[in-house]
Amino acid sequence: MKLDPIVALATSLQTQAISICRISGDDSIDIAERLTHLDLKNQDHRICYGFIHDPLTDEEIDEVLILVMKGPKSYTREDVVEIHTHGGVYVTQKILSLIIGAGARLARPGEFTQRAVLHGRIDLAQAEGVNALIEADSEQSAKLALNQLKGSLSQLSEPLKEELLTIIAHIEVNIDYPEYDIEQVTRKQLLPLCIDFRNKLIQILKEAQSGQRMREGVKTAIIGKPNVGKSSLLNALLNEDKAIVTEIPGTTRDVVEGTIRLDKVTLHLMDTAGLRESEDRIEKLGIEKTYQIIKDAQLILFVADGSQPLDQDEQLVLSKLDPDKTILIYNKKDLDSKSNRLEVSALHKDIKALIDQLNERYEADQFVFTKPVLNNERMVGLVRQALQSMDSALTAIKDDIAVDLINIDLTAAYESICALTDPENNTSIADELFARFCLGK
Ligand SMILES: Nc1nc2c(ncn2[C@@H]2O[C@H](COP(=O)(O)OP(=O)(O)O)[C@@H](O)[C@H]2O)c(=O)[nH]1
Ligand SMILES: [Mg+2]
Repeated sequence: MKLDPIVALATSLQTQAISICRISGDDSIDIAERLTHLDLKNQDHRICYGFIHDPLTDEEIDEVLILVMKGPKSYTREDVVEIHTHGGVYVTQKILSLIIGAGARLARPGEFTQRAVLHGRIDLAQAEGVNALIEADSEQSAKLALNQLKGSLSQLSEPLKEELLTIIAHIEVNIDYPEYDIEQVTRKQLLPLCIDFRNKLIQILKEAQSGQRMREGVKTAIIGKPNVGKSSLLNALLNEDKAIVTEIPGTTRDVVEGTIRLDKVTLHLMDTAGLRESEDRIEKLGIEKTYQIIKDAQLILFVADGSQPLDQDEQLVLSKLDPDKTILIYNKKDLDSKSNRLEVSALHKDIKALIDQLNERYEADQFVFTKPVLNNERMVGLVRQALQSMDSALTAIKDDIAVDLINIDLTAAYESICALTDPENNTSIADELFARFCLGK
């Protein structure tokens, strides 16, 4: 496949030490030769020294280093030339325009990576990994992206494809033996295989949630009665005085947010207005917002004043919360302490017990760094589609529907799984994906 040469800045356009113009395509070496008067055809994976000339005036523009990487041993698998120039904005722009004048076209965002996919160097999932790595803002998300970049998704999808093909093969094989009530036999064989496969998909979707937590952090609400020390706890966790703390109940009205990165997890904390009956209009709005946040939260830190027993309202709210999502914290342990409960003193920043429990809680999610998981909404969407197809296949099997029709569902599931790593059937998804890349990648 021969594609027109493209060029983009691999560095940003600002005054800096060096800028890199990157050209990819069959004519990229020609273009670089025309601008440098160097013989680059016989260079490969070597850095050459030279000057960029304006071909019209033959004027020298900049002293540069030129890196030639012949395809297929390059990022795009095409011939790639990188020109390392001095980093001035004028010089960089001038050289970029000379390269365009010499026959290259300005690349679209993500177009280099798109070519790497088109030429089969990486699959679509790996391309998404490239983008995720560029955008990663924490060690955890970077590690996950690298995992994806190294091709771990095909380790997940290939066995699934194999297994589905085996299931589908049962149908094809049995069609050759029409002497029995073969449809009935086939359905009987298919049932356990399909149930098993469906369970695998559910497990994969569950593991994707661990991946999402590791990548994006956990939305965490701090809730409880007024004055129990929610804002103090937020401040202690963030180690700064972000929220206003007073002895006056009902101080916090708007939601105060902050992010902490622990060893095993990143939490996006939201300190909320304390839950109580209130006549104050602003406080009331704050309390309504608290209920909204509780709904959206993936984790709830329910704070109580440890120097007092839980009152009826607290017990009522607690009983309505999902226990799997909730941690009950007794604050003010400096005033009163009992064993067998999670106690902190937000005032004295004595919160180690809570930090330990949080790290322990997310310890189990760490497996996502060692085995393939679905890394974004596109992939999760495809596996959900496959799950729906399997559900519909299972219903068909149980309702004694014709085997041909079951085959349609199984084939649809197979196509959804294929689309995880294969852009062919998903051109529009691929276009959308690459548009999200930054320029020059
Ligand atoms: N003794 C003691 N007082 C605390 C502790 N945490 C918070 N307080 C006090 O409790 C009051 C209410 O705290 P605040 O954080 O505003 O509670 P919120 O209404 O739940 O946000 C303030 O006077 C805090 O100083 C604690 O661990 N020990
Ligand atoms: Mg508060």
